[in-house]
Amino acid sequence: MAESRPRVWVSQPLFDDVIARLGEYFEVVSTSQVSEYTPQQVSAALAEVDGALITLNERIGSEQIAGAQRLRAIANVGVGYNNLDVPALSAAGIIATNTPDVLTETTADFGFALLMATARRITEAERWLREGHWRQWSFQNLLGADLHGSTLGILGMGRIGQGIARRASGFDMKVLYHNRSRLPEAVERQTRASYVGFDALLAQADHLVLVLPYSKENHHLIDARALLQMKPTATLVNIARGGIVDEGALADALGNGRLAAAGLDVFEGEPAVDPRLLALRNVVLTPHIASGSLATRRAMVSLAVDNLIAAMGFGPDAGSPPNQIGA
Ligand code: 8YV
Repeated sequence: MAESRPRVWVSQPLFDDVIARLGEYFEVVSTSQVSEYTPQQVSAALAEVDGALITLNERIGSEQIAGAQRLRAIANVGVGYNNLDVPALSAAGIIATNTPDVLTETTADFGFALLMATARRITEAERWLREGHWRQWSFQNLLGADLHGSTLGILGMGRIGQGIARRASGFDMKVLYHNRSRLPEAVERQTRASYVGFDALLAQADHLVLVLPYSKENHHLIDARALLQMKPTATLVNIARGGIVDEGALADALGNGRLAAAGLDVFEGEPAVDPRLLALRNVVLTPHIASGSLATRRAMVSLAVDNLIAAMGFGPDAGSPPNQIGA
């Protein structure tokens, strides 16, 4: 009788030709439907497999792994992994991996695109035109804020933050950043970015971009108090995680002129979007697509496949996946 191969679960339709590589080592349980799983369905799926390749939609904590006796590895497709309870996984001896680097430049491109769209009111202008309001050209219509010559604040100066800083120097922006720890001088020089305290960043930025990893500690870091410290002419862009911003406080600030505009790619309850934000015209809303170029999404899946193969003890990096989290 042929020896049975480890079984892995692929939670969402990704790219069949990229995923096919898993078939060289594993029995693959996959789906052709974009699926929304209940926590119980995630537990049930994990109970039957040795490994899993998942997206941010699947939240995995101690409850989901309680019955997963065979589970050895989870490969997350994404650099952010707040959907995983890493301490619980480590305690159970389950390896977790993520997909850094491959999405850095694409995500930085998008952060910049969202910043430009927000500051120059591009989606609002398009909506206005499509709705048939353009009867006569007028000099003061839909005036926005400049990027060039302005001060860009970057909160979270990891790989993506640095990518945004590099782009900003092409726009002659002054770049300030705040991060858990100050970057080495050489990196500051290369990115032409200066370190400032959190409050100074809020107060001085004409445009503030959030690119920090989400944790319990920074839940609603951008709250009413933080928003009050920002310039009323400022733009806020969030491509990190929705929970970093208190969306109610943000909607209030945008609605009462305490903040000029916001560009949001991530939301606390996504895919649900706070109706107060939906009702505002000075906010650009996109459905968590910052890493979404075709090439990059393929590269992310490919890296997650490599990670899973290695974490399960196969392939060139057998046993020591390069992108292990919390190791
Ligand atoms: C991914 C992201 O699309 O990498 C991240 O942290 O938020 C996005 O790039 C998402 O994680 C897919 O699971």
